[in-house]
Amino acid sequence: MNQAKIKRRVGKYEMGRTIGEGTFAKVKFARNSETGEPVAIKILDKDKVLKHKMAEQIKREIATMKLIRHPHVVQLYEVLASKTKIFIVLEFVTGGELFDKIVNHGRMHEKEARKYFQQLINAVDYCHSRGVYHRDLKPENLLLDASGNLKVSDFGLSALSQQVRDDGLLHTTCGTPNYVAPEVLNDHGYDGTTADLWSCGVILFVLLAGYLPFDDSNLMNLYKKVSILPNSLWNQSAFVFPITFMMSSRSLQISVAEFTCPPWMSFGAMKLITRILDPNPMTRITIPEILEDEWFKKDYKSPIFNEKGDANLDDVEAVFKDSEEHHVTEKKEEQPTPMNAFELISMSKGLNLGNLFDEQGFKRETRFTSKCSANEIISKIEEAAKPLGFDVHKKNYKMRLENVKAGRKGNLNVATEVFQVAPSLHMVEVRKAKGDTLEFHKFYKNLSTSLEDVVWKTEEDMQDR
Ligand code: 3AM
Repeated sequence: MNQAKIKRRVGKYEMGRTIGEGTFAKVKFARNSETGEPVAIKILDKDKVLKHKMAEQIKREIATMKLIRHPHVVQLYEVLASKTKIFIVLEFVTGGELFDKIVNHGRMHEKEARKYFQQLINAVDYCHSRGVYHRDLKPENLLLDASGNLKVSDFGLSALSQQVRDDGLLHTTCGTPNYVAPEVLNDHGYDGTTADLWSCGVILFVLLAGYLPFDDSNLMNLYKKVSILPNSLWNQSAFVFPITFMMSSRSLQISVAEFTCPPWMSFGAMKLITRILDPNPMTRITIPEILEDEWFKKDYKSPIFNEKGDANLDDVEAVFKDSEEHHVTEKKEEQPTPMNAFELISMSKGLNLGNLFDEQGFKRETRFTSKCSANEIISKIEEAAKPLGFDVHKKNYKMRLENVKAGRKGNLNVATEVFQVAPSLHMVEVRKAKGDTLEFHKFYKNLSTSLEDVVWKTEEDMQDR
């Protein structure tokens, strides 16, 4: 059982909790020990990146991202490498994800949705103009800063999951099908500019409608809804794509890209979305045309730039050359637990669900105290998690609970750990390791109900009930 805390350091960064796990990277919270500044660090497996055919492109895009200072793009501070890993140090964004707003409060008013869409288009346009494409724009990549402004993350990094084939075009087999352009799903190669724009159209639709334009639990049906014609047809300039508008019923059927706009959507918004969700990338609206669109232009505010000309790209060079002399040191420091028992108890009182909320929204971790033995706590958690559809993996005093069913952001994974505070007092940490924060919140509520007898309640808690 942990009585001392192991602190991990990567160069000047003190590593903290895991924020999330994506398909190709783990994201951890960290602090720059020289400046105290919080950062998010993406950790990649070096082998996978360097062996990848895309290494040159990734290097070029990371180098470009380092030079980009855009108010609506998550800033990339630096890139570090150890013997086995690559660390991408990013601006830490505190306001949570844009789509959590939809999940919590439903669709947005047109004015608010337009503001986010304008910020998104600005960010996308800016990166495209510098030759960097996103290729995987989706809700998880749309973060909010402390002032509620949009920050797009992962620009220039998604090439990690793609390949360029002999035709010089990008090919991908993964991605989030709901947001992916038909030409990407078709896998006949695609252009990053028009593919990103399609995803922006889906995002705008969701903000205004509160649901996805192409949503089918059956993947085959989803592919059909946005299915496209053979690639050869795109290249025939004489080919006119058959578009059928059925405005009277407010239902738009764009030949093979079928979606229905809700009755509350304004005509201007509907017209713009229809032009973006054109399944033919060659006739799809372009960013310069969007910037001229009447609906888009309303209340438009130009972003305020702060582009620094800091051209030091030595770190990117070193990582991709894999030169050992530049390897950052990874250190594990054992430290005594910085809190005493009373502090721990006061921060983890009973089953107070207020624990789950912080100033910015939902917390990804919570704690409670218990007077039961560690083994008893563990078996009670196991008993509670299994009927909720979780596989339970145990190792010493740690557990990993994996939801068998996929949720909004893949399978929810919950990590728990039991710490001994005093011989007869334990603290239990329950943390979301992977998946959707709101699903974690729901799970924790259910878990707490089953653990009522395990949790230690102070007299004050009993009086509150
Ligand atoms: O696992 P969830 O969806 O809660 O929001 C991102 C996602 O959280 C978060 O890390 C998880 C995996 O991508 N994330 C990514 N970049 C971030 C950043 N720069 C970030 N959170 C804060 N700042």
